[in-house]
Amino acid sequence: MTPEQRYFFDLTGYLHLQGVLQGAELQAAQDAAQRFIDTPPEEVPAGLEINLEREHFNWYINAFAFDKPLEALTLHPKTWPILKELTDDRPRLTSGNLMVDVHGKPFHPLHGGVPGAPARNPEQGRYSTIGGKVQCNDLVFFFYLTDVHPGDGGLIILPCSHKSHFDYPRSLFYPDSYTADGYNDEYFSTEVPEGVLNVTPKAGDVVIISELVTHGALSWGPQDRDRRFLTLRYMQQHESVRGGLDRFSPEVKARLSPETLELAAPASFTHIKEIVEREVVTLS
Ligand SMILES: O=C(O)CCC(=O)C(=O)O
Ligand SMILES: [Fe+2]
Repeated sequence: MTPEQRYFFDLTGYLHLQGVLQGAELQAAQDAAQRFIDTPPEEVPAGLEINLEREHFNWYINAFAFDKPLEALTLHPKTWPILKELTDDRPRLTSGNLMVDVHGKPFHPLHGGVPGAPARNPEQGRYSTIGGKVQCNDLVFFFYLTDVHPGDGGLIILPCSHKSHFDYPRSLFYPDSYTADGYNDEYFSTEVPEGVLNVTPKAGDVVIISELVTHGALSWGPQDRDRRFLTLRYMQQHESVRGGLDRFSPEVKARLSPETLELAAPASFTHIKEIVEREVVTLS
């Protein structure tokens, strides 16, 4: 990580990397995503799933395992050094879904945030710095496959909220986006009140957040374009219980390269994965 990236991520809880994927590499990832989207339900590979009923997005579960151009993003050479640093050289992939946000899906209310005092437990997300390095045990890397223009909607963040000392009051922003029972799926908004940041990545950009930064998504405005991004979640490798001892089914694992399997494996804190010793990891 550059000093600028380290400072910005520590300060705000997010990082917007521009042009991570370009040219043929971007095209290959976009084409693979399109092939998954176009797959008839009966032909979806075992272990993968298309769920168009779930709220807020169309979900393409385990899309990272659909084809190698998507799987390769889990270890992309431009994000790999950042992932290694943010996990203190103990990275573990815990999920990789393609999300497609279309016009008509409801607002995705602000969520995440630092766990409040009554809920604090050792398994919850943590963010700190030790020895000049960030220690973050819950990270999300959003690999964008389509453009987002200002005014379209999409990802919103409360910058710096990963360091908040208080619970996020749901009455502060978009108060009607929650009901007493949880998310209000009748709620739509494209407003960006002061204090909220709408991030507008282009295809090929990557947005990294700490899961502890409060975030959500505005309703998607355009009717002729969707918002597609591969959501790669990483934890520290020793977060095995919270991360699930085995996050991927045998069918999904059978599709993965050895390098990705090692990335997805839980391990003790003292273990250093062989892939971590490498500056660049290519899938074999
Ligand atoms: O729609 C977005 O950009 C945010 C999605 C989100 O909150 C998540 O994947 O955790
Ligand atoms: Fe989220």
